[in-house]
Amino acid sequence: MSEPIVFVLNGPNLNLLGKREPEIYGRETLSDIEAACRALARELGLAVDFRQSNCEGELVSWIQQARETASAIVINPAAYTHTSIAIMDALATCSFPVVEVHLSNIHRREPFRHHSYVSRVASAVIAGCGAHGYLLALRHIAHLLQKARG
Ligand code: CA2
Repeated sequence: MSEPIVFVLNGPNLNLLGKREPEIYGRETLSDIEAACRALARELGLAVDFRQSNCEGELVSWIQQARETASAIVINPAAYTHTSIAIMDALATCSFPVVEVHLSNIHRREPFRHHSYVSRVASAVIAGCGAHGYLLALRHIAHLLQKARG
């Protein structure tokens, strides 16, 4: 049997990670995070499809694609977290685990970052753990999928 696929989706500007604002987002690049996710996924028996986009519509299309092929989504919607009803609506149609990840603790930051449209439809939310949050999300998904298999 093939491994369950987890889409790991990243929103706008996350391609700049490690290059600017390391005091907020850390020194790891998005490629470093992808490599760490792939290594852990292998251990957990998962396949990772790791993507980043600066476009809201592209993220919505990827979520729709995940509905067809994936068993779970990890998503850091970046600034769209706080603005995107379209991403929230797309995620709401997913009948599998959706884990929202933020590198920073959005609740310690500016008030406009405290509200997340995505949290309304996420199964779980991880914030403030830096890049490690992605790995925690994968572990949680592996746990849920194993439990569902019985
Ligand atoms: O903490 C997170 O992971 C965020 O999703 C990151 C978003 C921010 O808008 C959210 O409120 C919280 C920003 C991603 C932009 O990443 C950059 C990385 C390096 C330099 C500039 C931006």
